[in-house]
Amino acid sequence: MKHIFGLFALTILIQQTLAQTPIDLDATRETKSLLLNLHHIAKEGFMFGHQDDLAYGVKWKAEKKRSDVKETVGTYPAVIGWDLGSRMDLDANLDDVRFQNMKRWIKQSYRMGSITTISWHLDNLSTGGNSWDKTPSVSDLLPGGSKHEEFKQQLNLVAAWLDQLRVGWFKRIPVIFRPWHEHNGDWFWWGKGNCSEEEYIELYRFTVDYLKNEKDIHHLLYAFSPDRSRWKMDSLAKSTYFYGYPGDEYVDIIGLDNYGDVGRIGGSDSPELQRKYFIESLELITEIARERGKVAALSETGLEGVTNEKWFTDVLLDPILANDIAIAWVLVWRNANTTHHYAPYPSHPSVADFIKFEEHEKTFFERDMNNPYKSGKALK
Ligand code: BMA
Repeated sequence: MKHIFGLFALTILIQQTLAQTPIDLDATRETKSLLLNLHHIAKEGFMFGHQDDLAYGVKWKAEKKRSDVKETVGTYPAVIGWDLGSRMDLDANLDDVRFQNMKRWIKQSYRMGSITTISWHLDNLSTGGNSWDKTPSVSDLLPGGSKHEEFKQQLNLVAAWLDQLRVGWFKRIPVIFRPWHEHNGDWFWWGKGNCSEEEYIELYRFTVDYLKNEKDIHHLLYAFSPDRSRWKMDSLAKSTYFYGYPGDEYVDIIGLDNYGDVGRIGGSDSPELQRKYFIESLELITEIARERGKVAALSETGLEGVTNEKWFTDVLLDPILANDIAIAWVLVWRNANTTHHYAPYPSHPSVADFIKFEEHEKTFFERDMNNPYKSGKALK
């Protein structure tokens, strides 16, 4: 009997170790190390991430070495998010970040030990509208569809651009790619109601297979990131997470976008209930990631305008620390202007609290990172 348990434990251990390798079996050494490090980081605390951090902030744009986060707490974020929408054949993305500059900033991030994650607000290729144009399009993009070649053209451009993310001649910079996010909501053309679940899964799988197998891109980890606002927080929440899940062989990161439980005004839930659901949603992705040997992450969150001065410690940090939650990072959205921003900037009322947040030993910023691309060396 004892032997059977021993064997059982050993099998689980082997399974877990195997599972900690990227879904891309040909992933570069640095990409493999990054995934192992993400597992490690999630046990130690979590990294702070910010969308478009190096590109612009409140009242500035494309100025060397600037960052609202750095100018507030003295260090850059450990994770920096970017977006490849609306189309890769343009010079700049949907928020006017030039792709050429983005490449430079990603190289800068790599050198300073920060991590890059990329989402993709691709236009609706069927209509020429943007991501929020709900006209059904996914079936057009899939093999046999009228826009399939055009879609492949966009993927070719994405692949070529990703391939240029190098240091030196050969070394590609690992990237956490997060395509087709918030698909369980109905606001994007790839969202629920605008395509079937099967079509969504096929879209996700096609994207991964094409980049990996046809374009030979091997420096990506793939993140899946449904939106919390469309879950029912009851016993069904877990199965709801898997709506559109392309399978363990297609996903490295069990992500979650959650803006609704972190103090948004106008929602129907009280602050207490939001806190409860926030905790439960993060416990849920922690559990799912553990069961599958994956890494969990709060792939998008934030309170627009940071209208609660204590948001970073009270709403974000405390619930994460006080519960059984293991996430590798949290990423807040972009700092566009004085009303649409999710990180503080100098003179903002939440600065003192953000400094406390940064100083906490469980939160990691660029200053806490050593080399996340080298196994066992992620943190200082
Ligand atoms: C939304 C807003 C938009 C932006 C889009 C993509 O949440 O910030 O202004 O264009 O994300 O970044």
